[in-house]
Amino acid sequence: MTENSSTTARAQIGVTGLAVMGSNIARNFARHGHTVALHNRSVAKTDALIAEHGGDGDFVRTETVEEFVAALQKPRRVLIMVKAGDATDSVIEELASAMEPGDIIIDGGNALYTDTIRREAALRARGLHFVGAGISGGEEGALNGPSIMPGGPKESYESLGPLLESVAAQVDGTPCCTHIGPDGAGHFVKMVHNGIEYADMQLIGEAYHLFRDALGLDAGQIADVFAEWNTGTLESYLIEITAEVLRQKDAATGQALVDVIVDAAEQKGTGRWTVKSALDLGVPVTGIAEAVFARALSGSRAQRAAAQAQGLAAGTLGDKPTDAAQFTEDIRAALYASKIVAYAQGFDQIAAGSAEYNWDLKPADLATIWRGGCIIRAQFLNRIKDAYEENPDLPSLILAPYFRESIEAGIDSWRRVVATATMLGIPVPGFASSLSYYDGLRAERLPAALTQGQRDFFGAHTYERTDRPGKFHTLWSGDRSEVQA
Ligand code: NBP
Repeated sequence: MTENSSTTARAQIGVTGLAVMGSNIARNFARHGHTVALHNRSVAKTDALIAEHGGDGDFVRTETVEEFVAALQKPRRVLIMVKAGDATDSVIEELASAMEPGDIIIDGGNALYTDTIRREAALRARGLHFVGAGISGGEEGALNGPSIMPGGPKESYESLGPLLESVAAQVDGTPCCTHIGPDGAGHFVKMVHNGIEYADMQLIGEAYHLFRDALGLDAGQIADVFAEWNTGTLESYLIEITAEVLRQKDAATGQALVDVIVDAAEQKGTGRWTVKSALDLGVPVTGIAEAVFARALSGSRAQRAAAQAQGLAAGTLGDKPTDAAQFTEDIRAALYASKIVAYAQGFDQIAAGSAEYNWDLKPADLATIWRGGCIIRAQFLNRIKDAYEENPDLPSLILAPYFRESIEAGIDSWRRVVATATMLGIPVPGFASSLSYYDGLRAERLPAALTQGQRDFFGAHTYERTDRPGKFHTLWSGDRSEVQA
């Protein structure tokens, strides 16, 4: 049923921005029995949604922001699903001018969390609630149940929570939606989620590369391996769709589609934001950073063409593995171990962000709501949930018994994969940097002692000693005796 907005204020939620994500989430609300007010800058999208999917539920068609706001029950709840950035600011301004204290504006776009912090403070000063909500799951998730990460004031969650939870994905009867924390917490967590997604995809890509170039398998054979893996500990949405993508044939050429797609990956920015934020917080998210850089390298088409034209030397290459079954198992173990490292680093970043902004983030809650709906949904998230429920103060996910044992069981495989890839000249930045991170974590003595010596030499930056407390400086340009700083 669809009515024009001239009727009374009866919608429980309004959605403005009816492109792919907004229209699908509006339909999701309607399918769950909520009356949804619809608005889009250009009315054509509103009409198209009603024409194609008006039967999904109870929609209120509106053209102007004033009509839109007037169609909503109080406290009014409006979900913004427009292109993140300046558009979000202008839509917020229009809405805020038409809304009243106590009303709730939700930004479901991929906003930068620092923008969300700024917007929340500005709207709070005007008596409005602002909820930055990370929404993951792409268009399919938006329609059938996404993972939702709402931040903002706790009290707005009381009125908003049940509505959002009703449309979120459900796993074992638990909605993939919970209040994350104040102001920018939801968008911060969504950003790190996307960073982890980058890392996960990069690792899968490296596994595929090894199957193709070290074992000489074709796309269909590799699809079979991923499909098989999807029945074990690696079971996840990303592994599942990897098999599907690899199995897809190109209608025009009859080749595997993956073999006719240009090998230059694009990005929209959340991976880059994650790495920038990690640099500011001082958290080594090497898995995510390598994934972002690998996409950048793949996209450096002119440089790559120039390097290939010059035929850069590969050096002496090693032999390809002869035991395909063993090497397949090695790749599986390397992928799993590297994945654990990438998630451990992502959760470290979440802990650091939580401390920096006083968000009191609960890692077990995040693992819980990422089990369904979102792109990184996986059986693996249950293990993370269990690990943090057992010990909320885990120094690193790697040290939780299950993850530690999983890595230790596959450590030799992991090393073999990195060594073999190196000897075959196959780039594995994700596998290799994750292994280096792991080795760095367990190392008794890192070369940072030398770094400190150098820093003290050129900049009198001082150092600590292993044998007594305090800060020290060596008089490098004097008699080289040591003084207490
Ligand atoms: P887009 O990001 O492509 O944005 C298109 C929408 O923004 C249209 O409704 C458009 O209105 C509106 N818009 C623009 Br552009 N500028 C505007 C302005 N100045 N004032 C008002 N409206 C404006 O849509 P999307 O792909 O559906 O994504 C929506 C949000 O969800 C984004 O923030 C995105 O990052 C996030 N997100 C997307 C995905 C995904 O898988 N696509 C997943 C998770 C989150 P018009 O019709 O009048 O041009």
